[in-house]
Amino acid sequence: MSEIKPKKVKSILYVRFPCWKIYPGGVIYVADFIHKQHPEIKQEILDLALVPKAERKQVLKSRVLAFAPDIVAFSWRNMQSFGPHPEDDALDVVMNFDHSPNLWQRIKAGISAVSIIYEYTASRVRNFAFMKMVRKLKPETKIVVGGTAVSIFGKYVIKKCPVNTVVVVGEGEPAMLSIVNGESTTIGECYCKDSQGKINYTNRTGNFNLSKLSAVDFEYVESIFPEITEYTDDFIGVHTKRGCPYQCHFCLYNKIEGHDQRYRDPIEVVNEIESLNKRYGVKKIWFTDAQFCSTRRSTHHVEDILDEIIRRKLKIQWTGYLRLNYLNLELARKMLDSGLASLDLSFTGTQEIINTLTLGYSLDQQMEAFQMFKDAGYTNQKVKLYMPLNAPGETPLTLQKTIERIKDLYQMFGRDNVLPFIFFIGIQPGTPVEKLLIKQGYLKKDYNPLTFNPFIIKRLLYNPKPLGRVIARSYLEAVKLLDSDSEYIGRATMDIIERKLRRV
Ligand code: B12
Ligand code: SF4
Repeated sequence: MSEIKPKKVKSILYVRFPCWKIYPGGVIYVADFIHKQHPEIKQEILDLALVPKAERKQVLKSRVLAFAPDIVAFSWRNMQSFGPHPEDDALDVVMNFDHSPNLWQRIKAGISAVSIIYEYTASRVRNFAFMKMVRKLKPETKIVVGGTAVSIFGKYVIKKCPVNTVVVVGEGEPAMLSIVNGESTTIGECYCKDSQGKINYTNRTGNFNLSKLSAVDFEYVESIFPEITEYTDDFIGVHTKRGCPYQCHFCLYNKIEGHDQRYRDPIEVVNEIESLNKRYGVKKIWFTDAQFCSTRRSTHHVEDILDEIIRRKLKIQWTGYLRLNYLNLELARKMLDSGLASLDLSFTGTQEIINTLTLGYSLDQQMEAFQMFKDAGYTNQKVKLYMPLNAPGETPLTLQKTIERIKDLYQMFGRDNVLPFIFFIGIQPGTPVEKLLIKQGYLKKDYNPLTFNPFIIKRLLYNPKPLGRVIARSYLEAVKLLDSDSEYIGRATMDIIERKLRRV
């Protein structure tokens, strides 16, 4: 961080890059934390997701000129967002383009693909243009970029950033504090481009002590970001811990957040929820941890949070990514009593695939855990299954077994409550599955994970033939059959796959 001059920082403008409308929790945590350390610094948040596309450039320009911040801190959430699922149009396009038996459908899909790829390309180009505009308007201002997109692609992003920019990989609080304090090193991982364009990399030397992350002061946040109320009708993200010690083959959450699990104080977590609830009437909470409930230790932490929600009689609904390894009947009961809205979890119905993907749990135990919810007083919460369909190692037999287990879940919870998501593995840089597929020759060793080449982009959504075609054609058939809202596309698709596999 040689370029950071110890000039006193008096003002920071946070700019959230446009993305699908979703509560900007990350940048709010960073701004709140900096305020608590340096209340004298003036801060503002500009959320470009809330500004109409045609006005974004002008709005950013006016804010930068009016506020003249010492730091412009960009938050970038999604960059490579190819993980289409049944609630996303892109899934139809990919399936039709590659696998439709009807030539016209394939041509139509090709035309739609052009506009999706165009939007994908243009949104990235626009973000770099926003940074360059700020650099031009204010040559002396420091630019900082953080957020999950750059946590994954930091080393590619920094190359395209203007001079005098710091790209922060992973959690933002400690890195931002070092930048504000003008320190020459940070405990966070950063790429810094100096005024000559030379890039320096500083490794992560430690993790932020999360017990220092007290409940967000929403009165302050609202004063610098009055638009927060645009989000309060929907799910609001609350972080309870960071880090994941597992290494599922396709996942890089443990790279974004680190392997060590670190926890916030449960009381502070619930204070945050309570103030969201009291101040804005927020009723829906998404625990945005890599995994809300995962290790044995984290289970105790979860229990403390749920106990506190129940004790304060908060009328909220919550969800988050769950593993059910250490679930017991009492915890299942507490989850339901505290307002569990839905069960969101990875699901594959054979131990072989669980092992191949190193998911680190037993299928039998997972099925027993489902039963515990049933026994603990489950009513009508949705069970959302994120299925890594057709992952390496999948065969017709493993797929059939998965369908059998899904049918067990229909029996347990009622068919209407179980939502199998037609989901495929997205190949992400640095993951074991990426290494495997490079070794197998599926991807070239020097492929660019941020390529705009549609054919490589498609390969990054892993759904190879021959099973890929069976799944895709089943999905397309299901789309055609569904003429009412009474059936869910994922369930209909799984039924058709079953029928087709029986014939093989
Ligand atoms: C929870 C989650 C969801 C939930 C969100 C629920 C909710 N209401 O909030 C749901 C399921 C809805 C979801 C959906 C999607 N998600 Co998601 N999601 C996550 C997850 C697990 C956590 C994100 C989060 O909120 N973290 C908590 C907050 C506090 O942290 P944060 O935002 O990262 O901010 C921290 C740092 O990034 C940094 N930071 C942030 N901004 C700034 C700014 C500055 C200046 C600095 C210094 C630091 C900084 O500091 C913050 C605090 O430490 C991440 C993976 C992960 N482990 O991070 C994926 C992730 C963000 N999702 C991703 C994607 C792709 C999607 C979808 C597009 C999937 C799809 N195909 O539909 C959608 C898009 C949703 C949208 N509207 O944009 C990708 C994005 C990156 C990429 N690949 O491009 C991720 C990284 C997963 C992945 N591996 O691919 N997601
Ligand atoms: S999929 Fe979940 S449990 Fe597995 S490494 Fe990722 S965050 Fe951890």
